[in-house]
Amino acid sequence: MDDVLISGGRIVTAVDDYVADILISNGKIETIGRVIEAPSAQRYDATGLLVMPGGVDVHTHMEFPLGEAQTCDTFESGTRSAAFGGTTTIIDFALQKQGESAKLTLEQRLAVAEPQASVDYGFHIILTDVRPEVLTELPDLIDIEGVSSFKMFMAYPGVLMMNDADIFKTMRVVGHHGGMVNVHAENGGVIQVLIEEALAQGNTSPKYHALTRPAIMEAEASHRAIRLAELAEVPVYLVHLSAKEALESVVEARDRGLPAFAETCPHYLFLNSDEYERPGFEAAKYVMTPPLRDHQCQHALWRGLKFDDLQIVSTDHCPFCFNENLYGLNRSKQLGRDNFEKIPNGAPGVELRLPLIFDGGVKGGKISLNRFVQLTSTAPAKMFGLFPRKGAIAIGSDADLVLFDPDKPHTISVSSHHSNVDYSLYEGRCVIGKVEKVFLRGELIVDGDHWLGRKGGGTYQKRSASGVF
Ligand code: DUC
Ligand code: ZN
Ligand code: ZN
Repeated sequence: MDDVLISGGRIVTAVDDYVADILISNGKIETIGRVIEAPSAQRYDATGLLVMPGGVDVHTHMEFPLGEAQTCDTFESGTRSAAFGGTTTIIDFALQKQGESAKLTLEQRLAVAEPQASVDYGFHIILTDVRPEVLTELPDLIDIEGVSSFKMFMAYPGVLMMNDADIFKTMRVVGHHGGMVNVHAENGGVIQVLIEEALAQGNTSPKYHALTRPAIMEAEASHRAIRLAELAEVPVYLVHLSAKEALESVVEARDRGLPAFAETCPHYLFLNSDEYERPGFEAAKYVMTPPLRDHQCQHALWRGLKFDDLQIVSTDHCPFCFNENLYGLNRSKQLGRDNFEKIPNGAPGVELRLPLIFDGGVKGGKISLNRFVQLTSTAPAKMFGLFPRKGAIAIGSDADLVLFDPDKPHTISVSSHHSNVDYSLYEGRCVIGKVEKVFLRGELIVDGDHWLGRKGGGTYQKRSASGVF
């Protein structure tokens, strides 16, 4: 592979902001200097552009089974979409079936991803069945297979939910072996009561998804997850935090010095529960879990991002088409047209994280440019054991780089995105800031609107223990 020189760009990391050249050799950053002479290198002029470490999205669901449904992006389409949005590494999920070994869960998922992914990828394993034989597999998964984080659900009774005893037992093993637990924190039992009451009263439309998942049941479970993790002595990471009441639990725990962390997602920052008032079945597009909250929550989340009460912005990219005609009923929201409980829970967004957070956060004056890089690249890489290979612009790091035009306007639309999904949560929204070029380990994979990446060009990333505390 030829050397690559990226010249004259404004290099922005989580801590620095300066103009310099970057020389890439064999996919790694070789040199950074004010002016680098490298006549034989392939040269790209980045004058006027920001040069940032590739985005790291630690929460995606490509071709992922959720109940009867399956997400509509394959690893091929979903990682291409990620790349166009400036994300060069994803951490997706491998879902353990009941009775299955966790090692087999990982092997099967790797076999699906490997021939297709065009950005680098790792996995969290979602545990649903923690028989003693499964718990004994976890140390090797952490130490040898590079899976240092395990997700557990406090929601979806009878499908994914684990009871507190099993969660606690698992937390103890993971903590003892230097891993991290990710928790979906909602009180599934109480929510199920509310769902059944709503349906019994004939309330079947999408807005009842939100009405039956109240913020205080996210808060209750968040508090419980943190307390269980405290006793088990394991770092805990709350996924897709949406409610200010849940954030209060994280703040309280962190003030006590606990290794408690949380992410939020763009949809909780930019959209609110008014979307559930859309006519007909349109509101189903916004059925994700947890649901969209109110303005006060949005304000609290932005504040949390600024002051490090929240450490990461991930997408929870979990796309289902609105219409069934493209990829079939089980990849579409139409599964739940007569019953909100059957609407697949999830929304797309892997391509929009950087443009949205740059526009709303940096241009909107809510976070600094360095904090933007921290939240979207460096902190996720550190939190999940990928740093400094990923999330950094430093000598020896992978040359995963995004060249970003901070002044270019861009209108978000389903007609220009690269995901298989047939709608956008943000249709018609104009944002300032556009991904211009993306390099994955020194290879140019996105050039403006042109796709130069390769199906199968992404590589599996074994992760080490979290480097955050
Ligand atoms: N939780 C997720 O993390 N993703 C999709 C659905 C869910 O409940
Ligand atoms: Zn979840
Ligand atoms: Zn998710």
